[in-house]
Amino acid sequence: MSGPVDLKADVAEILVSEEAIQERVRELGQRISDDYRGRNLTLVSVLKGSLPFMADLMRAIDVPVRIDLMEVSSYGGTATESSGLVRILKDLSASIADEDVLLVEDIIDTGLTLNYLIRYLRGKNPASLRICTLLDKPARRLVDIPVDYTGFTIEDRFVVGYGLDYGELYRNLRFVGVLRPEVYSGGG
Ligand code: PRP
Ligand code: 7HP
Repeated sequence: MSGPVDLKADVAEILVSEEAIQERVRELGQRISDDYRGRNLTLVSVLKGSLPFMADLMRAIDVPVRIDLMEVSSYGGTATESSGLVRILKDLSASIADEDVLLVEDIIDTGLTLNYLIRYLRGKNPASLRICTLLDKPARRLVDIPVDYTGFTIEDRFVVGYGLDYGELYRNLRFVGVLRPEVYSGGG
């Protein structure tokens, strides 16, 4: 029988603390500001996981930015595995032609989602397209992805928090943590 979800109690280990995330986001924001000064930067974030990262990162950037949001879902996979079959649930709301686009993701795992998105966005003729991810899990990569800005490189563990979910929950945790195995096996 399953009881109510206790978000923090379900986390076995904090992998990246709230303080470490905030410090790294500040550093990334500074680097991005330096790299894009005088350009036309559009941040494109991929819902829903990158929502907290996008919100913090855009405020750590001190050059003018436009923002846009896409939402995609991968189908045919499981709660912990993406399939590479990507469906666009929400498209860009404005043209990115001739814009310098920075795609903001929460995590790159197999790389299949970004592989699809990069091809899709390149087809819209941006002036440039770079990738920024909070977390990178290179051990699981199935396709090569050129990552320009990385927050943290992590081991092959399923993580939740700061936007990342399991079964749509845990996104509102302020840190990134590893779930207890019992949560996956349904033992509560
Ligand atoms: C997660 C994450 C990435 C993708 C990474 O999204 O936000 O977009 O998986 O996995 P991949 O590199 O193996 O393709 P998810 O489909 O879980 O949607 P969400 O952002 O709404 O949680
Ligand atoms: C997707 C995803 N979502 C949450 N936690 C992880 O470790 C993940 N990898 N890919």
